[in-house]
Amino acid sequence: MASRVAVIGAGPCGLAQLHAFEEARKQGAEVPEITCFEKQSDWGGLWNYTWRTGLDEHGDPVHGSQYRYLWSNGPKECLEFADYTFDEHFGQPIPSFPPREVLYDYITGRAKKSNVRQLIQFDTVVRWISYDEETGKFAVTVETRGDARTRTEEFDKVIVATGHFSTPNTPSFEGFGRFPGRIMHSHDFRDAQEFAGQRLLVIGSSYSAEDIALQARKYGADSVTISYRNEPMGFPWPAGIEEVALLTNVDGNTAHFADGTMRDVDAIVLCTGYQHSFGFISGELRLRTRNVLYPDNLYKGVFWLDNPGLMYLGMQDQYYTFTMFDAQAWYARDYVLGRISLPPRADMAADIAHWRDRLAACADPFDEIEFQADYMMDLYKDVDYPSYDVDLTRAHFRAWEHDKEASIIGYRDRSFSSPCTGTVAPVHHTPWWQALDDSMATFLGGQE
Ligand code: FAD
Ligand code: NA7
Repeated sequence: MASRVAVIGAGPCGLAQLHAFEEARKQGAEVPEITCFEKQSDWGGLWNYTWRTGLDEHGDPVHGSQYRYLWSNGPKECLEFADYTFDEHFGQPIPSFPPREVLYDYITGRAKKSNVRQLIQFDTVVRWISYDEETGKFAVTVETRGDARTRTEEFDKVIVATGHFSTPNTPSFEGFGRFPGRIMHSHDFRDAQEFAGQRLLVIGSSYSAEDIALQARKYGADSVTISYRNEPMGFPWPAGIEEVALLTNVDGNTAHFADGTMRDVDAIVLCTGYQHSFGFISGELRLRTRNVLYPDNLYKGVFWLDNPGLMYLGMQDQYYTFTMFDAQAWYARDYVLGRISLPPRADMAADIAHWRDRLAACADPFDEIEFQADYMMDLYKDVDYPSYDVDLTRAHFRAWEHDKEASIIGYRDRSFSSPCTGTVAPVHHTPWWQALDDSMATFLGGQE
């Protein structure tokens, strides 16, 4: 068994990993020394909201990409921890689509209960990870940010949980250099009220584009034009939001699109996704991938094929989030504890190829939901994660897709039942489209 394990990042994935080890320890297992390095001063990852954009107080890129008034974009029942339910945390049933602060409270609630904070070194950024073939150990160089001191420690295993929605993918379009308004990436979007009264152009056709377009309009943008590259999202947009083809160029304030339409706009938000960015990992260990449901070279979606002592959590595109991270964390833990052994490299490569072939055959989001649920089940079957009704979450996600197609401003008003407790969520007191106050107090309390 490994004697020293590093976990990089204390977001939902890193916290899931620390919790998984703690659970094993409580049940009497001998657990190695676990050290978690977190570059920020607090835990929760993206859910730990920051007003900052650009560089942080130490000159490092700001990690946070979440914004004010962000509400869960999927039913909370599809991400409910099987060993720490919403009922347990809140002591009362709560609606299915909570705002950010509520989910932050939930994630960190489990971490507090299992007392994992003591394992985390905050304000400590990992600058470099390499592997020594001779010793069979990883060297992890960290910098403590208060005093800017660096040191290198040796570990038997390293688990990377640094997320992949923080380094923006930022294409440019002709005329941007002379555009008279603000151009920004969704990574830097913080408060939709900034665009009240403006004509906004949003580029992209995935979750960020969908949500930022709705946010901006909800908080008073005059109009929102969404420009897609491949396919429009095609939701029944409320008045004031429309989708057009890809931007070709801007000329002054005027945006020109591939379908020949043009619009005068005041500001542009690039919702063009993120890069998997691991500049702190030496080249031969570094995951290089687009945002897909099964990145290449990761056995079970976790183990670096060429050196499985290095593990990555949460690097997939995500329908499932917290429960998928738990499945991965339990699996990684059991490998570290020697409870699971990995097959020869060729078998691992064949298994990856099998999943990636299956992914290539997915035709639509419904197939993709089944794919990711099956992937999770494949992990759960080998570990002792408490069982819950995964099939119910598949059905919830299918209903959610249909709800979005029926009403993109109304899907968050629906209720789902818990796959862990059976509790049916109450309907929120204020329809999402009218709910302007996203505080936990208002969400859990009375009317707005
Ligand atoms: P992160 O949350 O990104 O955490 C990674 C942690 O690693 C951070 O704390 C970071 O500071 C730390 N770190 C990074 N680099 C280093 C380093 N070199 N050294 C030390 N520490 C480091 N999911 C949902 O389930 N529902 C939603 O509604 C939802 N909305 C989202 C909205 C937005 C705008 C975005 C960007 C994502 C959203 N997600 C949502 C998905 C989100 O990816 C997951 O919920 C979750 O935060 C991923 O957890 P993680 O631990 O993998 O990464
Ligand atoms: P995604 O889901 O990775 O989507 C990125 C989008 O950006 C996608 O629609 C891409 O278009 C589009 N894109 C990328 N490059 C370009 C260029 N050059 N031109 C036009 N459009 C482009 O990222 P999101 O930020 O939406 O979501 C990430 C997470 O945040 C997610 O988990 C949510 O929960 C919140 P394509 O579809 O390929 O045509």
